Amino acid sequence: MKDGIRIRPIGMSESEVQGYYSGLCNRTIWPLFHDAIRSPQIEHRWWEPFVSVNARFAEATAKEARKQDVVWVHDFHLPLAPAMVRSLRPGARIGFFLHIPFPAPELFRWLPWREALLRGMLGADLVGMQTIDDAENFVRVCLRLGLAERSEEGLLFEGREVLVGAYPISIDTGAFEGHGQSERTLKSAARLRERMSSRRTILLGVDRLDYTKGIEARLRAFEMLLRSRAMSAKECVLVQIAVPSREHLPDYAQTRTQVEQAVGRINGEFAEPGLIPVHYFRRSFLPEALAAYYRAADVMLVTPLRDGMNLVAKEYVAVRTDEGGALVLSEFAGASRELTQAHLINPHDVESMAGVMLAATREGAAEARSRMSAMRDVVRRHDVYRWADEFLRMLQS
Ligand code: ADQ
Repeated sequence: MKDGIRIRPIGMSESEVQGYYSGLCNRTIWPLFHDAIRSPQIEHRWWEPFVSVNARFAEATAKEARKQDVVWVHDFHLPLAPAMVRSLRPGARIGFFLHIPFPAPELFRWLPWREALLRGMLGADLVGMQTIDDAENFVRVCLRLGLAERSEEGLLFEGREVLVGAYPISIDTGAFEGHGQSERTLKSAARLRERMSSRRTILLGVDRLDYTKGIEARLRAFEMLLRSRAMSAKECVLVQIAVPSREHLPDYAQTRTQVEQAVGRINGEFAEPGLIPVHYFRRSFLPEALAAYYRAADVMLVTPLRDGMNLVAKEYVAVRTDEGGALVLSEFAGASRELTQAHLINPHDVESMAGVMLAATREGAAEARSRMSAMRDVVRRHDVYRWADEFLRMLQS
């Protein structure tokens, strides 16, 4: 039991963890759905555990759910579950939400199991995506493969309407605003600034250590600015907080090595006595501690190569109740669709990204404040409660 919710764990064998989670989820679907920025691996032996784990979740759900209950299935680990739940509980209203991008049809079609995955998701009454582009990609590939026909609000599949729409996820804005205003946060933010040397501009990155997050490219952009002397260790510091993630997978181990080599290279070349240009923390922080960093940072760098939404961008904006700070945001993050007042960058173009980072540090206070104020309006209006309400209301309509 947690927060009044009964949690029922689903067991998995070691070989299922390998095939299902480390295999098809993290080495096939994850890279493919992030525009194949790492080569997706396609291994037929991973399919069977993927099906059985999805079935186990569906069976456990069907056992818990009464006839007319609402069932909400989440994310790329369980795309087969909606259809499986439907066959066991035909009376249930079933929703499916994908937290990561849905790729273009040309990419999705790489998958040998493309039809099975789509049929699984089409088992839902409502398929929710982070952005309109994702929703359109899903509709287009279903049409292209001849699985469904277009209907007014989505697709017609086996005589049933499947609603498809964009439901951009958000954060508990009130909670982050609370952290932003608390005495403790403000004190720790002031202490952080002091310890980094109070006159320096603080640039900040907060990410899972994942190749989709573009940490290495961000470091290269910063390096470029130091090399060209547009910035110096005296004037600025980049704080990179990275939470370890999926470290047993080769692409993740490689990403860690690349990031750490870049940090070492930059610090080796550009540090001055008492002034380290990159502070790198490879560990997890409590939300209150993150809030202090958000509050201390002059420029927040959210530069993923591809990201379903990116909650860090929204958290930063929510914490800045002082309307200070600037957000540099990748146009390949779902959040860029809503936070249009951010300094938008293309992380594949490192040179231009460096230019925008520099411009963000030099922007006038009035202009910066007006951007932040507009972005704060967006996250205040659209918090995670509204996201859940809208999805569930549509599902039950
Ligand atoms: P993630 O890829 O995990 O989520 P993101 O949306 O940025 O990415 O969420 C990361 C969360 O982890 C944030 O709440 C952040 O505060 C926290 N975090 C990051 N670094 C941390 C650290 N060092 N210590 C503690 N906490 C840390 C997936 C998709 C995203 C989508 C979300 C939600 O990949 O695109 O936005 O789901 O749908």
